[in-house]
Amino acid sequence: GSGPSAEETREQMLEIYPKKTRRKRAKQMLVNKTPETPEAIGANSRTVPGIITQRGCSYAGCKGVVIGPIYDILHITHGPIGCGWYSWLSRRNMSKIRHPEETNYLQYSMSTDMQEDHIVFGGEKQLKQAIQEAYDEFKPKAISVYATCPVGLIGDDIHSVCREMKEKLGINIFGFSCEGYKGVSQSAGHHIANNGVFKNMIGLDDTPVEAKYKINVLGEYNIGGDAWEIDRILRLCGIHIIGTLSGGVSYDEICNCHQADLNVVMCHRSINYMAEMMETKFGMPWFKVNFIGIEGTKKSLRKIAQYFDEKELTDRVEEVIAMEMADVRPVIEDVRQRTEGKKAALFVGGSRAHHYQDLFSDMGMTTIAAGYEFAHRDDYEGRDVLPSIKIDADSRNIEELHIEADPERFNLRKTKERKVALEESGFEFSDYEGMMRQMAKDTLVIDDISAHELEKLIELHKPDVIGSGIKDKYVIEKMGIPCKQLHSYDYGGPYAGFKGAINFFKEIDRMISTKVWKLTRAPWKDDSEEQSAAAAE
Ligand code: CFM
Ligand code: HCA
Repeated sequence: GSGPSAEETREQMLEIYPKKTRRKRAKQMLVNKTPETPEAIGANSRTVPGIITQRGCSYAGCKGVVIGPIYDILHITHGPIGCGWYSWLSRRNMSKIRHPEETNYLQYSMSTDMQEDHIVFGGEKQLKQAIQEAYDEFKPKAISVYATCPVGLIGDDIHSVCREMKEKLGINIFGFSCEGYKGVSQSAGHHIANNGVFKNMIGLDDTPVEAKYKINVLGEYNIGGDAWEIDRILRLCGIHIIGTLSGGVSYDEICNCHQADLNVVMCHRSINYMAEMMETKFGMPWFKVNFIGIEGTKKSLRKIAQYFDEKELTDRVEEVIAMEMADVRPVIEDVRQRTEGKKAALFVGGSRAHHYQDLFSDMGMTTIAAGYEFAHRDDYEGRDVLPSIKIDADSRNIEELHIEADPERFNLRKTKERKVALEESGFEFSDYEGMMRQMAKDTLVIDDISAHELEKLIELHKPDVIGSGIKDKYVIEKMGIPCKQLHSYDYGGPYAGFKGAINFFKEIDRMISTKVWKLTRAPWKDDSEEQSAAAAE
């Protein structure tokens, strides 16, 4: 309720910047005008040097996010040791082997440990040796190589090394030119990863899968066990997941996932390219789902059932929902007594700043400000803006693969005809709405928020909880506001699906109900204010 308006807040955030920076940031900071069509946001543009951003790099988006979680590929970082070190097990993408003959390499971090003499004389020999050594030691099914900044600058040809070693060793070996400096954020790395996974894995294994309802879940990385909760629910419904890209998934599952009848997409930002390429080549339709939040989970399950259009499945889905809700309802009723009307602000990645608004609204909380780190305009404004934003910061750097329909496999599944029929009956495939349409009027939407803007927001509005990442967590908490890491979930999770929602409700209730925040001394408070507050307790 109180505090300056969104418009005033925005002005105060912009005030300190030099003119040019202010003009640029102004395009990335909007006051939401719902229900009007969202204003164009200056997303996916370069961060002004000197501004402290939350963003990461292309290598993080490629190796760290999309491919790194495939547990039985041996991942080798070609670059200085820091790149491998800092991306080692920090994302909490969980995995476990499910067949005794499998191996899980994710506890390892492998790197060529590039040194100055490799920069001077080239690092290809070193890479070749590293691949040989890794092969001799582990005999993996596949090896994946990731180039970091210096490799691109000196011009090592990792792809010819990979081809040569693939020939020599007889296993699948492929490389990613995901040098950190490419693009403006992690996002370029997602695109590079999607292209590589599509070229080097998808469709390699044509073994048919015996199941009635076969889907892939794209853009779900099993952070804190989310993919396992989604799998649990879908299993109860009788729906079989062939591949989850790329959470808790094996190389073979990815090679075989073109056998599915449908792709559902959790994180659109990181994997929309894959969904589109699979539709073009195999005729496999896709739509957006969201298993974060009770309403989202129900809606997603019902939509999958509607796609298959079998009474047995639609009935089963309703049974599962009713069964799970019996556990969820009392928890919501309990926590709402303390969380109702509380305010949240979310600044995370490229989808969670949107998805998690649903979980907060399940608890009666409102999101007063939100923004992505690196999402594109469609993730803010919805799918209908896509055609107008084909030329963006990433697509100048990354090739669009030219994919053609594979007539043999395309016709096998008849999925295209099914899509047309469903669309005629009113089923919506492309109803991706984006963040802004869902947010209330006069909320703030801030893309690639800076440290300064975040501090201003806290100073002026004191949200009851902020969802963010490791770089700002402790800054926020020192200002007396609880911060839930919505990347790693701190040490918690899962938060997806029904059981996940219960975990989340309890966690947020605990965080905002504890009295400990009253004991922190926020920098804007002077001693007398502090003391009188303590005395009033
Ligand atoms: Fe997608 Fe992700 Fe996210 Fe993402 Fe990420 Fe992540 Fe994220 Mo961290 S793929 S965009 S690049 S949902 S790693 S699991 S938490 S920033 S909001
Ligand atoms: C990444 C990974 C990250 C970082 C999280 C954070 C993750 O972008 O490189 O900043 O707290 O989810 O682990 O997004």
